[in-house]
Amino acid sequence: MKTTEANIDGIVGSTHNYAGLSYGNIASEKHAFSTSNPKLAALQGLEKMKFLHDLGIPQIIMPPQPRPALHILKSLGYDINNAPDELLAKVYSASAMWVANAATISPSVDTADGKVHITPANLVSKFHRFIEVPTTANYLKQIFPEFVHHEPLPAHLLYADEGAANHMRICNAHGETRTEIFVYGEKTNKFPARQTLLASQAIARLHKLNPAKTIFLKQNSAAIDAGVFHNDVIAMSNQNLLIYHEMAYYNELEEFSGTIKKLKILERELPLSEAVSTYFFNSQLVTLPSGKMVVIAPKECEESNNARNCFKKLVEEGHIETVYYLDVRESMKNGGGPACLRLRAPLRDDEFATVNRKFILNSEVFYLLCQWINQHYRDKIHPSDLRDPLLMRESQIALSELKTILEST
Ligand code: SUG
Repeated sequence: MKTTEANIDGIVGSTHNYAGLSYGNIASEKHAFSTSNPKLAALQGLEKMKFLHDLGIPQIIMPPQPRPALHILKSLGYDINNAPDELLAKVYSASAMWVANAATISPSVDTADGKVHITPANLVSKFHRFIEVPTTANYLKQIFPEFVHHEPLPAHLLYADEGAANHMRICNAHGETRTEIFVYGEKTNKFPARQTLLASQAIARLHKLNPAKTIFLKQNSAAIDAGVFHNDVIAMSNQNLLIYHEMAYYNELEEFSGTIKKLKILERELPLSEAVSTYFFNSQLVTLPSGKMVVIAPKECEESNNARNCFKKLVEEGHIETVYYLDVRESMKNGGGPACLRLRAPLRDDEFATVNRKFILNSEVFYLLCQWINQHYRDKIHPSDLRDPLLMRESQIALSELKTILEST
């Protein structure tokens, strides 16, 4: 039976700010302590969802998380008034918006028991991301009540797992799998690696994937040091097409199965540093209902001659139909491009029918969410505003209003 790919997108939370929390993520470090615009960030994310929805790709909403995470402060003997600045930034972070790190999802066609398997990522590498995990797991259970939900892997760096951002699935046009690729790294002299081989192997085992069709690829440490903290910053894939940078991996991809159409972008076409600054590879490569493949790229790529030329070549050679450039700059400034904001769920029609309807985007929900953002979100937050007692209240009211909206649709 045919599988369709649904996208789960994270709604940007009302406390979106730039706190420089992600060492190894160049954009996050570069924009640390600048002023964010949560209203714009959330609208940009929602416009992207609507754009894909209008292209015919089903969109599922992952709500923001309660922030500040007061239970974390409490568990450490603090409250909102006496927590140190560094901790306050973490419990206020809206980082759960990057749902490519929420979980790894294996479609039923790939698993030995014919069920959809989901493992929430444990996100142990960064504390502000680690605190997302229980709520994410809970949201995923609500969105997908019928699927197999595993526990996150043990919360230790040995099993550091950052979910689908380090996972690619190569399949044919009917969604049948040829190869699952898990990408892992090892700590370099400069930056940490955020996905371990042990974690990827555990996910493959838990999800009952066919070992003969599962590949574990090691990230090139030169790429990690250039700011490639997740595989989706250096490679993109869809169906049997895999587009990657020549510096992405240690292994030569040529040794793998002939069914993968591998397109290597060379350093001289797009230098690694520009791949990172434009987030070329963090584009969404998607198949439309017509069967045509298109790319949703960040606006930053349109402004780079090299990135634009690489896309132009992909179109001219007939690999993709067209490229749409969208503005998600608020998220980009924290190192999250279009692909970071979505988690893919390839589902059969009968499986999609089991998704909790209240999380599915349609034009009416889109309109209500735009109104909700305009009413409840600030257009400026500086990290020093996290001390403002009103911000906590606003964020709590916004989330409770969102629940009412989603329940009523
Ligand atoms: O984990 N940034 C996120 C960006 C995640 C991008 N996801 C993918 N590539 N799939 C991270 O580094 C920055 C938060 C701050 O600095 O305020 C942050 O968490």
